[in-house]
Amino acid sequence: MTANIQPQTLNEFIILQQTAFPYAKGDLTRLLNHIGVAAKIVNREVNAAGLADILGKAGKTNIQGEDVMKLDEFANEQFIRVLTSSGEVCGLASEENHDIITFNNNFTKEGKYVVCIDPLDGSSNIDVNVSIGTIFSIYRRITEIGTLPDDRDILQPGTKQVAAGYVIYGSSTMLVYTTGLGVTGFTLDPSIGEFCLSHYNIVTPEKGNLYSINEGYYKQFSPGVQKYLDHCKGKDENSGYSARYIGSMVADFHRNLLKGGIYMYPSTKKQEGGKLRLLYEANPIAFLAEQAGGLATDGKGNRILEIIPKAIHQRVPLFTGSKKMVEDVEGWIKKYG
Ligand code: P6P
Repeated sequence: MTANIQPQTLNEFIILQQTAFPYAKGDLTRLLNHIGVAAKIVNREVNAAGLADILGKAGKTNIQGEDVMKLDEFANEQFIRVLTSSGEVCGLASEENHDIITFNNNFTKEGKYVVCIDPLDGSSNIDVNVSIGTIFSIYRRITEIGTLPDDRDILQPGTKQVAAGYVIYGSSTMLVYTTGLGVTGFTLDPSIGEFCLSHYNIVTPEKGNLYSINEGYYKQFSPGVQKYLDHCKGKDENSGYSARYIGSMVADFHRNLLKGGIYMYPSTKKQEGGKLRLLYEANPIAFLAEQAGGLATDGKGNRILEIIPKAIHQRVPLFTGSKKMVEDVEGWIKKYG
């Protein structure tokens, strides 16, 4: 009798999924499990942040010139420590670090993968108890195993990702990821300290009524984006749309992924190239969106995943979510610029 295998935990699911890759030797499996461990460690601090002395600013600014919150620093340190001790990762690009992070020792130089990570996205929400998230993207290295990695390993188009995902630290803590075989969600069960399968094969609705954008920048948006927002507000009392914007992309994207909706961070007069970073925000989110049946573009029909990165912290305009909603806003941009 063959057991009807029902994976319950992240570890069980990843191992089962590995059978779909006949040549896989378990490296990616081990790496994904290490991400789960780091997520649990960060989750513990996020949940305790109100009690422990970990709230507030770390008195530093990151490469983006943004105030580094203590929890940002903690999350960055934990993911770097856990990933490099996995032996699978030879280098990382992090929002919190100017250059790629490498370690000149034989252990990490043998790593087959590089990871791009936003250790704690939505930091401005940390002190006000609003959901925040970690976003990660995994690539096979290009440089020779046993050597120090360099920018070539990191500056790969999103189509080369072998895995991507996010952790959302919200009313519950979830890890959502893809290896190109669909999108799966796991919810942390604190009583056993395991991420348990809760959302198998997430498929995002083709259309929804939720739109997420910072309308405070309305006057800085292009005419096409302004026209789309006017369309969403409708001509009469019932527009059929609802505005939902948390200020943490992971939380906005996750809600829209499940319910149907669109997240937009267009170019503005202040930030011509948009605000979101291509490598560790837009690309992983785009991989997930497409794997769930949605879209992710720059608003002009260019797939985010096909953009060739030129710099680690390169920014990109991002329109992502339900397929028909992304196509709709692109129609307004095509017509009005
Ligand atoms: P604004 C958080 O800093 C972030 O990168 C996304 O998570 C979020 O959607 C966006 O920036 C918020 O930016 O300009 O609306 O405050």
